[in-house]
Amino acid sequence: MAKKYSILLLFALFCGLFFTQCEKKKEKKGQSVEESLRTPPAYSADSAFLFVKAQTDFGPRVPNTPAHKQCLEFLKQTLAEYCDTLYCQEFTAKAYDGTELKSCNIIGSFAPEKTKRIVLASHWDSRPFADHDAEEANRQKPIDGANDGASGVGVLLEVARQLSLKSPEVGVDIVFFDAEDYGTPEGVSAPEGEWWGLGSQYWSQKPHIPGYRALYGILLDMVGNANARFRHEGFSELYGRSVINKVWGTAGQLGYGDVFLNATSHPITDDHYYVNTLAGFPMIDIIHQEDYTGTGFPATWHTLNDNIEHIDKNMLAIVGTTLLAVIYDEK
Ligand code: AHN
Ligand code: ZN
Repeated sequence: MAKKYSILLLFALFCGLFFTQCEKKKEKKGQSVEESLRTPPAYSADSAFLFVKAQTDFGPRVPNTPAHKQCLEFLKQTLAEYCDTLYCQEFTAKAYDGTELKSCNIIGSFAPEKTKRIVLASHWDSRPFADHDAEEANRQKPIDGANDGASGVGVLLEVARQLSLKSPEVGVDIVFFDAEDYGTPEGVSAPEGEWWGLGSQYWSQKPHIPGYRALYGILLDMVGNANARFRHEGFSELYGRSVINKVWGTAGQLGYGDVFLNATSHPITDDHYYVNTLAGFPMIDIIHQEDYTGTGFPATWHTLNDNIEHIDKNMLAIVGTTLLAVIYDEK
């Protein structure tokens, strides 16, 4: 009797499973064309990591050096392969010490005919001095900037590759700013002036297309350390609260609520500050800020430890997956 009963039970379970599977299939089949067009493609962590490493392999990408020039060629070639129209914006920036920096902002446009556009950005240059290194002897040396520079660009190159394989409904522009990190070194006095974000200052006043505006922008800065945590940076909340809500909301839905924290953090004069104040459309900053280090930034910040060994491909994928979900959700 018990045996008969358990066979019946097994049969019932099997039927239940069978029918729920059928339901699932129907659901998938029942996805409308519109819905499937708006399903984001799968982001590759390995590909993003290789894009970061390809940059650091050139050595520090400090303006006026051969490594900077070689990396520029690599970024132009790679982005050109994926985007529809590539723009190279060459300019000479003046540094805090009067040095003339031969610089170049790189812009890759996807579906340039579309009027509804999102801009994604990061800086591609690396800092000429490790002025926060623990060793005094290292503080004049240039840094690899694996996290500070290359991580954001690497994440965006993989986004670019995905955009080339499947088009979202909105137009996208990817901007790699130059000369972000040549700001006045710690303990050095310099004339009054805005010495960080020289590339974004230039682009915000003289965009690649006159009068260019995006619906909104997202800047990435230091998104590659395993312990990265992103809070609502002050200027991002001030100028782009709804964009913050969209991005952090999406990250939460994807299960990344332990990385994208719903808390406010202090404002940073980063590239997005100039876009908000000079270009006049909202851009938020996804930036790793820390309170325990004393600098406001991760422990590797502006030290020789900011190298490829401290890049976590899973963190790159968390950020990249969030960006794709935001982009493909736009109508
Ligand atoms: C300031 O410390 C004023 N800005 C830092 C922006 C930055 C440098 N992000 C990365 N490196
Ligand atoms: Zn920096």
